[in-house]
Amino acid sequence: MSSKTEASTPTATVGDRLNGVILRAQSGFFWVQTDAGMFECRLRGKLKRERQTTDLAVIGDEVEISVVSPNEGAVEAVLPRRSKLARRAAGSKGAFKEDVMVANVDQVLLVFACAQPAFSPRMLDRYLVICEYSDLEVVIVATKVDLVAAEQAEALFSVYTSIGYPVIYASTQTGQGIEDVRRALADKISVVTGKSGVGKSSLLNMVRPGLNLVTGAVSELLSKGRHTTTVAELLPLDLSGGGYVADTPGIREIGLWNLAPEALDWCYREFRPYLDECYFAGCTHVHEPNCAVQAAVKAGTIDERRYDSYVKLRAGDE
Ligand SMILES: Nc1nc2c(ncn2[C@@H]2O[C@H](COP(=O)(O)OP(=O)(O)OP(=O)(O)O)[C@@H](O)[C@H]2O)c(=O)[nH]1
Ligand SMILES: [Mg+2]
Ligand SMILES: [Zn+2]
Repeated sequence: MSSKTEASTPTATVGDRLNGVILRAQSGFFWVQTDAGMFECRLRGKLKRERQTTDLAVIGDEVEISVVSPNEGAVEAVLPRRSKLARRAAGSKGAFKEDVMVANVDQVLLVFACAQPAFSPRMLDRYLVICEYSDLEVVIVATKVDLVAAEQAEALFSVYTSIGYPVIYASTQTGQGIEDVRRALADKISVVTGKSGVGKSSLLNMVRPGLNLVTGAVSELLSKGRHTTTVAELLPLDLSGGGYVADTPGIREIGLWNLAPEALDWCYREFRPYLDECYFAGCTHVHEPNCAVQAAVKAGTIDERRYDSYVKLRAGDE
C-alpha cells in the first residue's frame, strides 16, 4: 500500500471492532483501510464455512473487523454490497458462476484513445452495454486528444454526449481534461478500464502524482503472459473528498454471458423511450414492421451506427 497508509499508526486496541474498506486482496489476506489505519486481515473461519466462494470478500467491500494486533485484524462480517463488477468464472460441473471482482463500484471510467490505438466504437458500445446491464454509472474519457484535431475527436464521441453519457476529452501531453477527471473521481470508487495502450495509467499518474503506475512499453512487457487480469487493488487517490480507483487492464472478460437478448435493447439507453411503442410485444427491432426503434433510426433521432452495433450484438456477432 502507499507509504502514507503504512505510516499511519492505528490507535485501536486489541479486541476493538472497526469498520473499513478492503483495498487489497491477495492469497487470503486482506488489507483493510479504517479510520484507525490499515490492518492486514484474514477472514474468520465462520465466514468461510457460511459461504464457499472465492468472492466472499473482494476489494471495495465494506467490512467489520476485530483488531488482533496494532496492524492486524480478522474480518468478522462483510456488509451488503451496493453494487458490483462481476465476471464469469468456471464453476462446478462445467457450469459458470459469477465472480465478483470489485464491490461497491460507484462508476466505471471507460478510457478510449482518439488515436493510437484507433478508436473502436463497437467496443465502446459493448462496454456501455455491460455497464448499463450492471447498473453502473459511466464516465467516458477520450484520451490522446493532442493526436487529432478537436473536431475529429468531437466527431468520434459526440454521439455519446448526445445520448447522455459524460465525455471528458483529455491529454496527458497538454493537461487538457485532467482537472475534470480529478473531479469525476473524487469521493467515489471507480473502475478504470479500456484497451491496453489507451493511456489509463498515464492518466491516473497525472490525476494523482505519486501513484507511479508503470506506463508504455514497460507496462506492456509486464502484462505479457499475465492471463488473469483479476483486479487486486484499489488505489487511494487522496483527492479532496478521497476516492479510490482500480486500474484494470480490461473488463472484456466480463462479457455478456448472463445478458438475455431481450434485455439488450434496454442497454442502448437512447432506445428506451421507444421500447413501448413498437407494434409487436417482444419486438427485436431488427425485422418487425411498425417498429418504433427502426422508425427513430430512419427519422435520425437514433444514431444509425449505434443501431448497427445493436443489430450485430443482438445477432451474437462479436
Ligand atoms: N500523445 C499522447 N500519448 C499518450 C497520452 N497518454 C498516454 N500516452 C502514451 O500512450 C502509451 C500507453 O500509455 P499507458 O498509460 O501505459 O496505457 P494503459 O492504458 O495504461 O495501457 P495498459 O497498462 O497496457 O493497459 C504510453 O507510451 C504513453 O506515453 C496522451 O494523452 N497523448
Ligand atoms: Mg496501464
Ligand atoms: Zn421494435
